Amino acid sequence: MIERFAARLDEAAATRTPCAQLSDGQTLSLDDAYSVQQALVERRIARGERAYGVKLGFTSKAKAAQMGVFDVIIGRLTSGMVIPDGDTLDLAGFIHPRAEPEVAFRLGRDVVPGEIPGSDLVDAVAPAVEVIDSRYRDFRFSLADVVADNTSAAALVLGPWRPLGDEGPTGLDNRGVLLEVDGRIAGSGSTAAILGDPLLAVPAAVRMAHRYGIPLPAGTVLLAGAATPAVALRANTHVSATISGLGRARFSVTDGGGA
Ligand code: OOG
Ligand code: MG
Repeated sequence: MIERFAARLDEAAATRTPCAQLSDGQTLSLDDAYSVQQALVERRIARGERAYGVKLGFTSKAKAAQMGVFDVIIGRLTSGMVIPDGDTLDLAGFIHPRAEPEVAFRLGRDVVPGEIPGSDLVDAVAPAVEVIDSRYRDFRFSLADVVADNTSAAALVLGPWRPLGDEGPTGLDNRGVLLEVDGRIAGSGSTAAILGDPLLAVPAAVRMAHRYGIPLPAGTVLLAGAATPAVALRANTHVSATISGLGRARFSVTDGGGA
């Protein structure tokens, strides 16, 4: 069952054809959903991608309310999802992609299985845009379905890294968050919306990664979860996410025909 579900989601992504939720007509436990997620990521690794990081979902009320899912979830990022800062995303590679502004952390050392991390674990922070693209019809899913679909992970753009601690005296817990499309505000909020302080995403991710057997080696990138609702991408636009004091991550959207 796990492999069959992973194949269905993989096929939906490859053919840009959304599929029915896995839980339609049967029950899908959360543990099985994480197994499907792992099988899906293993397919990407078998095609030559590398593990790149992890992401949390539904760490803000804004996101939970937008999607109707109210539990924090973890997903996996792979090298094939990375779009260089300032580069282009081609809509032809996606089903119905949406962008959301995020805070990214980088782990400065390996996490030992079972450890409760201290503040020494993170060495850098960056502004980021995550592109999510549910493989399900109408971008609708249950908790287990979105976990199986690797938490809708599709692409990410990272802005400049800066050493953690160098971002100024005020901490990260109340920074402005701005999502802009063609220089117009598409979403705005505060990093406070992310678990009260986005740094709390680090112990949350470590705990969930242990629970579901996801390794966290040095260099792992962690997306803390969006502070604002995601917005649908349109062709021939420029998208950026700015976190006050941290700078900006940006990309352009084309529809394959070129802008
Ligand atoms: C699931 C992914 C949620 C976030 O930042 O909360 C997420 C989805 O909304 O499709 O990435
Ligand atoms: Mg996200």
